[in-house]
Amino acid sequence: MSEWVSISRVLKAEGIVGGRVCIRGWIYRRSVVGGKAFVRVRDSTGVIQVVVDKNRLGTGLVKRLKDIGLEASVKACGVVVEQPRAPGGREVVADYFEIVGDSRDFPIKGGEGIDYLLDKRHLWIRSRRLTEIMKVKHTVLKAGREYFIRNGWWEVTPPILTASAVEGGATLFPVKYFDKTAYLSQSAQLYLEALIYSLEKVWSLTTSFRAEKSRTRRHLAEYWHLEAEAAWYHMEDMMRVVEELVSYIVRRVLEENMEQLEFLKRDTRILENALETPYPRIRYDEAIEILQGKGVSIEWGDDLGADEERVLTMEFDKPFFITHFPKEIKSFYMKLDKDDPRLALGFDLLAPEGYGEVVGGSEREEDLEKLRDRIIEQGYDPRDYEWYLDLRRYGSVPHSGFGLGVERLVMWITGIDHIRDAIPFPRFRGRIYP
Ligand code: NSS
Repeated sequence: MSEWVSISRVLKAEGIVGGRVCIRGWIYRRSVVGGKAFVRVRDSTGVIQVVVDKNRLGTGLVKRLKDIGLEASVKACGVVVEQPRAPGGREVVADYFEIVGDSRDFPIKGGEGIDYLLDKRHLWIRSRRLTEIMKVKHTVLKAGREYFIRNGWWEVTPPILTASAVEGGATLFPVKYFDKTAYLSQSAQLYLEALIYSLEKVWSLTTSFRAEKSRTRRHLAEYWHLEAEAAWYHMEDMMRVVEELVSYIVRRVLEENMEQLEFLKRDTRILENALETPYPRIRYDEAIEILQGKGVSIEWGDDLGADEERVLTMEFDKPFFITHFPKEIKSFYMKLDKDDPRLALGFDLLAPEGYGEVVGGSEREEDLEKLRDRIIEQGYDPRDYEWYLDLRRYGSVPHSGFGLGVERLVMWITGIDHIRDAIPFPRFRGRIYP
């Protein structure tokens, strides 16, 4: 038997037509006409038609292929021929065909409802659509890592089991931790802040957890969080890192995933706009004015929800920042604007086309007393944050950081309408299986 060849090679490689190959994969579709079975086999790289002729491989096999369920695993060898009627223009005429793992009545046939499909997610993830999205996500993760490595940032590994809130107590997940209660991390930020005193520029990729009470198109209970923190960086310095990172990731996806984007019917023009930095910046004040001008009922001081963000994104054809939020709607750790202490030096990056927030970041309060006051003001107990306050006691420095929601970015880049498809096994309220 020859060596295993990927299906994309069989479809694309020059000089392979007329030669004999062996492939392996899963049955994607099949039909039996006369004494021939036309079996479309997929592997991780593509789909190709394999022809099984009863005169060559026996009536028994062709009969079995007539009854077999989709997704059975198979091995096949044969000569590659040009075949304009086959998808991809080539097919394999089998001289060897083996059913490795049988499949009876594959439970996804098309047309099922969303809750049923989510119950069968372990099988549904084989679909072409979810596979293409996962390939884009792979590039997003790879490009994020590349960006940080190339620019001299240290990758670190913060804990997931934590003792206190970063982003508000309402979305904490408690877990039994020996004889205490711990919480699943909402953000690595406080730990990254501790690490900048030795490494200066750090980043991490971890899961973050949010016990979001309501089910929305853009909230998961467990998501992948790409976070960075740097000593000496002010807000504007960190915003430049964010726009460079996002444009780098988009560039890499456009270089590597055109096939996926085409399959997903993504209009890539708007992605191309995102290659060019700087991204537009507006202040919260201006955002409120724009919204009021469009008849949205919102007051200065209100938080911007998904609906408000959607309206704002219509004003831009590339990602853009909103900065300088009222301190009441932002977390305790944000530094206040010295020119207007009602405002926090926070920034959000919003993706266009209705997608909204993808990144949240800020300059951090570096002064011990001010930070303690903010912790109390927001209703937390400063004793829970003693270690964090220590960071302001021993060599405090100006510093800033951000967190990027990986699935939010994948959602926008792939143009999908629900965050659940940006992660293989989505977790949200009411869903923990499979
Ligand atoms: O709450 S954030 O806006 N900010 C933080 O957690 C900071 N402590 C990060 C930091 O500065 N190191 O969350 C950051 C991003 C946000 O912009 C979203 O893109 C994403 O994390 N995010 C989520 N994605 C999916 N599902 C949920 N529930 C979710 N919550 C936030």
